[in-house]
Amino acid sequence: MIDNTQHKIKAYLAGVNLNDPNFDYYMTELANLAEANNYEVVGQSVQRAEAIVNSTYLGSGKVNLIKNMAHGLGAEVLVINDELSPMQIRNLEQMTKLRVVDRTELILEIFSSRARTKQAKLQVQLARLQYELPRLHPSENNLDQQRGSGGSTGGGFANRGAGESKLELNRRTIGKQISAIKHELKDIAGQEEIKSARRNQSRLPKVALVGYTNAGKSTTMNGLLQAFGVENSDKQVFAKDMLFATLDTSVRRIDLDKGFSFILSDTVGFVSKLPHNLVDSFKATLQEAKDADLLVNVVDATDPNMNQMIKTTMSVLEEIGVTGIPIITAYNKADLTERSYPQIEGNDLLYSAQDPASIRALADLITKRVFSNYKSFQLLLPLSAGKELGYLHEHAHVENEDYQDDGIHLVANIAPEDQARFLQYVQQ
Ligand SMILES: Nc1nc2c(ncn2[C@@H]2O[C@H](COP(=O)(O)OP(=O)(O)OP(=O)(O)O)[C@@H](O)[C@H]2O)c(=O)[nH]1
Ligand SMILES: [Mg+2]
Repeated sequence: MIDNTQHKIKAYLAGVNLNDPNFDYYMTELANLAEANNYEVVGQSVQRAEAIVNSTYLGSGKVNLIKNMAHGLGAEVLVINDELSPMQIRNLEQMTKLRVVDRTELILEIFSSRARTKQAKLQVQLARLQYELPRLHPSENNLDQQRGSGGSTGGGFANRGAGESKLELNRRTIGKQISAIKHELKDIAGQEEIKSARRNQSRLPKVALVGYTNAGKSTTMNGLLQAFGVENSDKQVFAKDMLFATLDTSVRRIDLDKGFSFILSDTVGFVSKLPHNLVDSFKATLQEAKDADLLVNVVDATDPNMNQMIKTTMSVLEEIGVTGIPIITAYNKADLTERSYPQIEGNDLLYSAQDPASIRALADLITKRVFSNYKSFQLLLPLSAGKELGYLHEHAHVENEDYQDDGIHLVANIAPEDQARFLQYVQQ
């Protein structure tokens, strides 16, 4: 491995603990996020307090202490555990002579560097601009110098109207960009909707992989694709040991052994306190989870903060309006634990996404949940009913098929909504 430690920007972390029982977890997560943004974390300070200081977030004594510590350790950036107001950022920057990055900015930066597809890029850009808009300030009113504006927000200053302040101009420029991006995203979402309508039409059950970032959702999808995918080789998704490896949604058809088929989706992972703008911008990407018949919450069973991560996932799902959908909790990376796997317990599974037997167990569990209301029928179709036969092969699970003189004898598991259609062919 290449050691690129010396190229990393050194960062110092700070947070105010308002008696939050989850505070330590948030700080650990912040350090992981900082590392994901290619910072080297050199130290951290925590302040216990009853309230946040309005102007500077931390108390002034603490700010001085942090300034000395951080400079002593060679830090250039101060990463703050919460979202700050524009005034707090300015004051802290002035006092510490460090660049201040709040939690929201940090997550936005990671998302920016990871975005690959056009939709993901636009969604991140939209979230950034919405974050920046209220943060524009007269004293730093050159758009070209706005932090993290992605380099594409400059221009257009030549035809500035007389008397219009730069601040107003910048606000107007960003406002225009926001509506242009929204427009473009709407077009993309429209195309996605058509695709998803087609999938809905096929009425195959939909299963969505969700969960905390880096839990192994994409690896799980690849495992299922390898075992049951229609054409597996070119359909693998990107999986990597880093936060937010996936920023868009991949949708694949899975054909299980016995002919049961479902649509599987893999999407962006979650983290605590996901910025609202980001969640809002990624609504289209998260739509697949909303439409699912079953969610598989992939959890990293080796992480000491596992329970917090499950809570985080549940609260993000609630925030994006994904409620009332049955859930399987799939505890992944069992190969790194001492426990034997795969192991099914009620709606839960302990497994390893890299282990074929585990993938089979997951497929069984999904089958049980998704197809539980399917019913088995013995049917006799006339030889002329080719269309009905085709429909059954597409939408039902045909266990047995026997061509005889009087017609086609079938045993088929049929979805509740299709049962009426085939009642006339049912044999006793
Ligand atoms: N040892 C082990 N590693 C695993 C297992 N499943 C996934 N990993 C590793 O965990 C890391 C993250 O896996 P991904 O599948 O990219 O995780 P994800 O949930 O899709 O992550 P994001 O897309 O970033 O939200 C990768 O390095 C995988 O190789 C497993 O069962 N065992
Ligand atoms: Mg992924």
